[in-house]
Amino acid sequence: MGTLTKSQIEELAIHLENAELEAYEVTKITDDFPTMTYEDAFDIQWEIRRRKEARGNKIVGMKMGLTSWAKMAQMGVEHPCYGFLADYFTVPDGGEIKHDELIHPKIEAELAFVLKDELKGPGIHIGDVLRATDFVMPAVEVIDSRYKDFKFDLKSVIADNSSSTRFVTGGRMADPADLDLKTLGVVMEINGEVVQTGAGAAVLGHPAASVAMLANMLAERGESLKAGSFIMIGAITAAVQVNKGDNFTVHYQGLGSIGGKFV
Ligand code: OOG
Ligand code: MG
Repeated sequence: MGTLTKSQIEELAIHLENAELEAYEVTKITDDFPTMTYEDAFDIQWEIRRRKEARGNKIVGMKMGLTSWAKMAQMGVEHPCYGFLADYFTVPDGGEIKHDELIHPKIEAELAFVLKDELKGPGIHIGDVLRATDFVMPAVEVIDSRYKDFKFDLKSVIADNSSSTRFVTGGRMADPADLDLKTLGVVMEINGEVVQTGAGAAVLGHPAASVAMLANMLAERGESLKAGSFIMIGAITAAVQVNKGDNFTVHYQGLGSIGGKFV
């Protein structure tokens, strides 16, 4: 059940999308709408998505967020969330990310699953995900909460498309049957210095559990993950703030590395 009217949902979608497009901070929306519900929060996110599609942007994937204890502890939020990825979020491996287009970006070491079959919840489990996965590949997400000082609660962050803004993918693709996704190690470096390390199991015990949770959350709105979907599982380690001029590289055990530069 929602408590906001259709026009309040639209106004809040415009408010948060403008903050994203023009890179300025706003106060968290639950300060002004304390009685808003999770359904309202997702309605706002889906309205932002609808607005982008109406302007001709393509939705190229989905992401889960707050799926590791490192991230939940860092943000003080104890339940995962999801968001969508638009075409202009894509950055090529080794490419440049314009820091001025963002507010206070952070980077995250993730993995992406690409599906060969549809996943339609409820009731999707890890086994369904592994069977429906075409391949897994490295991904780095750049997040940029539109909220002041990167502080929010779960409803506010869901409405803000779960802080999504840019992502890089690359390295080597692999059949999940050939990987031990729980022990798969990641090493994040900024300017050549190791800043985070982790393993796949940090994400809900198994990276495929994140994709299963996404399918089940989408089912609450009658949506599914279609064959061909690209899904990022959420940060394996805590997110790390980046400044203009920073270079980053993330190494993935057996899957190569991906990197980029903030200019
Ligand atoms: C919310 C998005 C978190 C992840 O991978 O955990 C996220 C945030 O921390 O701003 O993308
Ligand atoms: Mg993320």
